Formats: sequence, C-alpha cells, structure tokens
Amino acid sequence: MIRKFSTTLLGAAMALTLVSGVASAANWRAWNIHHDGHPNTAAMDRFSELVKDATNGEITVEVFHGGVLGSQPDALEQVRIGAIEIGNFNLGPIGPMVKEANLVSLPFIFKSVPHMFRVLDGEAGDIMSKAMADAGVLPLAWVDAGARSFYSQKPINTPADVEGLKIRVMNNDLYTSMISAMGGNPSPMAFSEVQQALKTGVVDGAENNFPSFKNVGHYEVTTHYSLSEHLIIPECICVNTKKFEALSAEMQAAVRGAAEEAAVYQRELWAVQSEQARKDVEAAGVKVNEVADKGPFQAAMTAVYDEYLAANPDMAKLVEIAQSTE
Ligand code: BDP
Repeated sequence: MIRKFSTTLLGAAMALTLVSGVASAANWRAWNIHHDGHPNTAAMDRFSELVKDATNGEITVEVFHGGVLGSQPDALEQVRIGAIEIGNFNLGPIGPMVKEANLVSLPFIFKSVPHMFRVLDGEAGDIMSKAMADAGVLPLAWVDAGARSFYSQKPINTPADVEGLKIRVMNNDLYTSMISAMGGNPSPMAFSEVQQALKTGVVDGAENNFPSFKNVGHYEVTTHYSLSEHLIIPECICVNTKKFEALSAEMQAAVRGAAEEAAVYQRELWAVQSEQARKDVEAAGVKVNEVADKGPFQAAMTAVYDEYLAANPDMAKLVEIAQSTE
C-alpha cells in the first residue's frame, strides 16, 4: 500500500516536472516596425537566432516585421503589459510613458552618435534604464538610429524655412514643441501613414534618418533632404520586465548576451547601410543639402528647453549629465 502510494506520488511528481518543463519553455513574440532591407530587420532576425542558440531552444523569439503587431505606441503598451514580450523600439515614443527616456528627445542634446552612446553607457543611461524597467519596458541593449533630419519639397536651411510647413513628427510633445518653436505646424502621425500623407500633401514634410527615409519609400514622394540632424535618438531591444525577471539567472544572461551581440551587429550594419541609403536616395533624384549653420536651429530650441524644464524640473539633472559628458 505504502509502496503503491509512493509510486503514485512519484508519478505525480514526474508529471509535474514534465508540465513545469513545458511551462519553462517560452515562445516570445517580437515587434519590429521595419521591413526587409532595413538594418534593424536583419538585426532582429539575428537576435532571434542568437536567443535560440544561447538558450538551447528553451526560448524562441518570433519576430513580426513591418509593424504588423500594431503602431509603435500600441506595441509599447503591449510590451509594457506583457501581451508582446519584446521589440526594437525608438526612445522617442517611450518618452510619454517614461519621463527619463525623454532626455534623448531634446533637440541637439547630443553632439554626435558616439557622444549619445557615451551618455547611454554612463550614469544617465543607468537612470534611464532603471526607469524604463520600472515602467515594464527593460532595455537589454541600445542600437543606433543615426540622426534625424528634415525632408520636404524644398531645401530647409534655417528655422525660417520650416515656417508655415506642416511637418509630421512621432508621438511626443517635445517634437510638437520643437516644430512650433520653428514656426511650423507639427502633425503627430503613425509611421505607416507618412508616405501617403507626403504624397497627397496632407503634410509638407517629415524628419527621419536615411535608412527609414528609404525603407518605407518616403524618398519617392520627397524632393529634398536637408541635413539638420536635430535629433539623435537611440533605440533599444526592450523586453517586458516581468517576463525577463521570471527567467533563471542563466537564461537572463543568455537573452541579454544575445541582445548585446545583435546590437553590435546592428551598429555595424547601420554604419554601412545608412551610407548606402543616402547614395540610393540621391541616385533616385533626392537632393541632399548640408545645413551650413545649425546655430539658428539650436537657438530656436532654447524655448523648448526652458518650457520643458520648467514643467519637469527633475529632468535638469539628466540634461546636465548629458551636456557635461565629453
Ligand atoms: C524610424 C524608427 C522607428 C520610428 C520611425 C518614425 O526606427 O522606430 O517609428 O522612425 O518616424 O527611424 O515613426
């Protein structure tokens, strides 16, 4: 009798182990807004392969490209609540959700892309990462998104050239303030709608980096790209905090390692493909112009900083760290 009982118990224990063994395998869904031919699409595919290898298939990541899982603000909310596990996000749309992330959305806050990475690798990056993780969107690695510049049907050389233009921006009040401060009319809009809006004249212009300008065909409906480089916004491979923290330490290290390796790959691809994207759009007829003096653009942003810091005085410390980082 006793033996029978213990055999039953053993059977139950084995069944439980089996069940929990199955439960510990995770099939994650990843959001990516870009299509084939964009560096981040290749990097997210690489990330998926790396996760599978590093976790011996215990965690799989299925990447959904082209924004099919929703717009960026929607997908961010999904990752925050754990309905989607992971994604390649731009920090711009994270700002309205996590105040600290807004540091990178202040125009001209960074001197260059390397400067931006130095800031992220320092104390400011730690503060931002913690705040993002606390909000449910934990950054595993930072990736490059170059600098954003204006494009329109005429060259833009001074803030006065933006006056009266309707310019599409990503969802973040800092960008609407930025355009208003130049005398333009900001139009927040989902990325997927911008090409049509440019084509039909619903907007007069937009702003982005070369790979994105090319990948979704904005260059086909635009004549001039002006190198204002007013925003240098990093992106992340970000995971739902709870799902990540529920993993064993070993699995966490494997997933983080995969993200870091995918980020190195992304940065290499970015360097090559953003040059190429510029050449491709020029070959297609887009006129690219340098902005000889960015001073007037920077000067116009004083009002944006003043207004923002008056409403968010606790952000002054992050701004000061970024500005004093060499
Ligand atoms: C691209 C970013 C993407 C944004 C898009 C936009 O990679 O995350 O959604 O710009 O302007 O450069 O909405």
